[in-house]
Order: sequence, then C-alpha cells, then structure tokens
Amino acid sequence: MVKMIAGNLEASKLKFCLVVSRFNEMISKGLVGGAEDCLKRHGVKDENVTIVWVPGAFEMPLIAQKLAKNYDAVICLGAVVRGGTPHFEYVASEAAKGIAQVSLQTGVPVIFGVLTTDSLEQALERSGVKSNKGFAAAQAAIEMANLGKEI
Ligand code: INI
Repeated sequence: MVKMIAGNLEASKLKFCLVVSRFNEMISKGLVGGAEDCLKRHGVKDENVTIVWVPGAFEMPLIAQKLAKNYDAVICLGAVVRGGTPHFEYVASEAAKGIAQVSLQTGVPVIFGVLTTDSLEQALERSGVKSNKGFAAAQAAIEMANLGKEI
C-alpha cells in the first residue's frame, strides 16, 4: 500500500515571522495583508505572528537566518521589479538563493513570497488587485511547518 504524507493546514498552535521588504512598500503592504488574512483564517493567533521590516529583498536572508530558530516558519514578502539596469537580476537572484540556503541550513521552512515582475503593474496585480502572493506564501508556510513535523 502506498503511504502518502501531505502537510495539513491546521495552524492554531504555530508561530510565524514575516520578513518584509520596505522597497516597493505599497506592494509589500498588499502581500502582508494577504498573508495575515491567510494565517488568521487558518487559526493562527495574533500573538504568534511577528512582522520584521528590512530595507530590501537583498537583506532578507540574513534576517531570516537570525529569526528562523524561534518560529515554525518564516515568510519572506516583497517585490523585485525589473528596471532598466541589471540590478534586478542581482537582487532577485541573491534573495532567492539566500532564502533557499537559510531554509536548508536551519531546517526551518523559509518561504519565498517575493514577486519578481517586469512591471509595477504586474506586481500590483499579484499583491491584491487580482491575486495575492502573500496569501499563497502563508499557506505554503503552514503546509511546510506541518509537513516538517509529520515526516
Ligand atoms: N529591493 C527590492 O526589494 N526590490 C527591488 O525591486 C529593488 N530594486 O529594484 O532595486 C531592491 N533593491 C534594494 C536591495 O534589495 C537592497 O536593499 C539594496 O541594494 C541595499 O543592499
């Protein structure tokens, strides 16, 4: 018989930290709203959610690393929007690599809720106007936190 394991979405006893980029702050605030909505709807208590603001997505990995041990999952939220220079590539790729590395090093799920878009319009669409990547990131955090305990 096949054994199947999937993380459940029960979150009333879990603790989360949101690491949020102040760069493109309006987008970030939309993502935070989506993440908070998701956590609340899955039973997470207000006192079990901490929000830490960082200057930009590039700074997320270090702060996530310092925080990880105190939480069931860390959710990184922000937006890297393509400009006319290669800066976008460096910031987006270091944020993605760093976040993955922190997750593997600490064993704590660190979720990549960072939009990487070609325009501000695309980022707006994905931070509440049409959909909300923050909500999806929080849901992934709950699932991964529970999956880590179940395996
Ligand atoms: N940081 C972001 O979070 N998003 C961006 O779009 C962005 N761009 O395009 O420059 C950005 N840059 C700042 C970067 O994350 C660092 O804060 C900065 O380089 C200082 O280390």
